[in-house]
Amino acid sequence: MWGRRVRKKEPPADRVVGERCVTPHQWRGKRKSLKILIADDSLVSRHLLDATLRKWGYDVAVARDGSEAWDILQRDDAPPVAILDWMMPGMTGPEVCRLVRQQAREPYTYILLLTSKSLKEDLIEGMESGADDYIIKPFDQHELKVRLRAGTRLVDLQAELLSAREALREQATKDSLTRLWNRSSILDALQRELSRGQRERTPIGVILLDLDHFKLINDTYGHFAGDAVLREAARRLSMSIRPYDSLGRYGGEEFLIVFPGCDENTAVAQAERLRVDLCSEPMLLTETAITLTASFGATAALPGYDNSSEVLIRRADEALYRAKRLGRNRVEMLIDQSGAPSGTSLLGTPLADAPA
Ligand code: GH3
Ligand code: MG
Ligand code: MG
Repeated sequence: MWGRRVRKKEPPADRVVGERCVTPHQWRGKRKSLKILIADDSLVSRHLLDATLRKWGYDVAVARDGSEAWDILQRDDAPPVAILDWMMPGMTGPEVCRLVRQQAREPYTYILLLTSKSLKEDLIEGMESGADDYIIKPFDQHELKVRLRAGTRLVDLQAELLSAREALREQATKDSLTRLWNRSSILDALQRELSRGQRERTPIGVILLDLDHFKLINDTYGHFAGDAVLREAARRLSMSIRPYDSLGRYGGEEFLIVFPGCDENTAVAQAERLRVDLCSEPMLLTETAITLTASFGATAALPGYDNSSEVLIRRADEALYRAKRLGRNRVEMLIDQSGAPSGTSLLGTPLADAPA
């Protein structure tokens, strides 16, 4: 729907918020060749395993002792499957295993112990260290193949669970139209920042903004055009805030932004910048270009005042209401009146009131 002039680059899906989403490792979604770590101090055994696994189409990472294996397993791109020799210098296979399980990282690492020990007690000890399976040296190729297949099935299943969980989390916390935080998530973010501000005695800036005459856009260009305008407004806002600020869709065409570390004056300055960023370039619809404006209510939680989220939002809402009353496309600020400066009218540079 947007012309090329406005859409300079795609909005970064999760940059709009102060917190990053965790996604499963990329290979999970489109596995070409699964990576397996081999850790063995015997050169011959390493080469044999390496050649066998590559022949079966796996990608291979190699460690010559337990410490090296542990290093590799802690990397961001750690192989999801590890074949660890039992006896190795530095750390034994079961010791590495124990550390991996203690760390309990996601995604899961499937561990197969490779051992020449065949006593039942040894094997029980190995499994108790957190190994998923074991194979006795010298290994039988067919046996290794089927055991690895069982391992990769489990790894795949876990990856599916992780991405399903991620999708659910996304659904529960994000607004589906704009991809910003939804109402309850942005309120959570506000609550979190207020608690932190209280602990660290730092201010928190809060802005509530509402698009001006948005109903007119729907009535003139239709609901789909209205949706596109909302998405573009969200994109522009998200491009204008810092990574640690939080931005959410508070209601229909209302947005709430939380600015950690900002007092009322900084919040006003931020709001003024956002106001300009939002309306400085027209938004291009297929048939026309419209200039969108918004009204802003700013406030701040200052150390030593009643800074509940309800109070702050009510104050930001009052300031926003005043911005609307005074002509729209402007910033108004209100702070706690108990001993502090009372409601102050600020900035506000009325441009064209209604969208063109
Ligand atoms: P004001 O300047 O006083 O804020 O006027 P306004 O027209 O923006 O405010 P009003 O509350 O009268 O109308 C808001 C409109 O926003 C009405 C509603 O249909 C529309 N709206 C809310 N959510 C969505 C949405 O998700 N998509 C679209 N297209 N429109 C929406
Ligand atoms: Mg409005
Ligand atoms: Mg509204």
